[in-house]
Amino acid sequence: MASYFNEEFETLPRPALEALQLKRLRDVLERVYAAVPFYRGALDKAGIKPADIASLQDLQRLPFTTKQDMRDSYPYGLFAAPMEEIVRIHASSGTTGKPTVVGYTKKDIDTWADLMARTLVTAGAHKGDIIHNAYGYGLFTGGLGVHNGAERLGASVIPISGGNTVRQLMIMQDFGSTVLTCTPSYSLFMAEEAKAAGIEFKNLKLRIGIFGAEPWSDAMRQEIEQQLNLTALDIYGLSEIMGPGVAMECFEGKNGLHIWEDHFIPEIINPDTGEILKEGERGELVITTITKQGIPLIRYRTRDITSLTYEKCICGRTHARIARMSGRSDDMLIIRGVNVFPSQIESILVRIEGVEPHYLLIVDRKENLDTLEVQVEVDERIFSDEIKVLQLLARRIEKEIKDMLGVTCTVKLVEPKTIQRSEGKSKRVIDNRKL
Ligand code: DLL
Repeated sequence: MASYFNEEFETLPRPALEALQLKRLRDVLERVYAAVPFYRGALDKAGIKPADIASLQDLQRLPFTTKQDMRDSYPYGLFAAPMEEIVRIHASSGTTGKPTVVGYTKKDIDTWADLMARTLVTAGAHKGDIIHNAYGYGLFTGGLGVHNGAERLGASVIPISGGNTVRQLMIMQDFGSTVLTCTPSYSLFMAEEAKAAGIEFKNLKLRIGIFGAEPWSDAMRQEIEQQLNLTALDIYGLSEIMGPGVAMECFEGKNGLHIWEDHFIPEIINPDTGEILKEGERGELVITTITKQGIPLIRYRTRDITSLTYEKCICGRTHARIARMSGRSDDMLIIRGVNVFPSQIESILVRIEGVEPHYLLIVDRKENLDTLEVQVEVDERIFSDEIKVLQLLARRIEKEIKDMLGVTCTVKLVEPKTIQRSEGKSKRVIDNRKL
């Protein structure tokens, strides 16, 4: 039997869960209509009043909110609570322009801690665990989000944040950390540094890794589990919606991430047309927050690509599951008309013997033709082999990528440890095209 943090809500039968969602949806709509000019305008334009929402299906009649809407109302324009009630501000950096700013009331921080504690228990953590929290502390929601949840659970949290990896490893060893929380790419960097420092993960007490904040593949999971000797699970979240703890893969099922439907209503849409997709179909995840006070968002377009299932899960939780993210709709590379997500290339690379899970994709346009260069590290042994062996390996990878994804690329095998490592979210793509 799975253990729960809040059994009643985690296992709420579907009809009761949906009744709760409808009640909360109507409530949040009343609040944003009264307090946020942007939403009052958007609803008026659509000819809908909060009281017109009679069923969950009616959600589809409401307009979407986009990241651009958040930017346009920078910094506080979408806040639904007065500044006197905002007790915390976070922001996500974003690659272009101003950051996206989010504000939390005391109640929001409290809900987040509960949901994050629920998330940790879903991953198999419990009181008595020593949680090594290497997500960055600061404006990024990862560090403080996980921290508050760990304290709410009653576990011992080490607020180590990112960086100074050798010291991290020493602390992990000496303090007996049992749960590791960080980005998947940073966990692999830790494994590499551990090797160099002569530390073996099998001698550490780590049992579970809770990895997220960036896309990763199932093949990468296997690599991490093997190198770090733990069970690696996927955690999803975004600052606009709350931070970490929006959805979590359960330890028992390890197949999709439960999205906490008593607080968030998920939908999957076709990113080009906005049309709602059926259960199981892949598209863009749209989330409506139904309990947030500081900055509730209605039908927020996450740009993240996944699918949704309502199938029963063996852990007993009744909340729908989203599939592992295959990337963002705006991360998707279109190379000579072929859509490719970096994670698809990653899955191929990780399976190839002699190749390390550190890579960089460089996209360019030469004489009107898109080019893709895949730089990937090889292990020491292969690197010191003859040039011919290296060439053969590169050609083989090119062929696999072409066969599996239909895209032509050049593979450049690079020396071990030459691709930049990250302590937070990794940068996998450099797109030099001026489109
Ligand atoms: O990354 C919150 C977080 C912290 C999640 C720690 C998990 C753990 P942002 O910085 O706002 O918030 O970035 C959110 O990161 O829209 C996704 O594109 C991506 N992302 C987050 N989790 C995953 C995941 C945090 N498990 C953006 N798989 C999201 C793939 C993820 N992408």
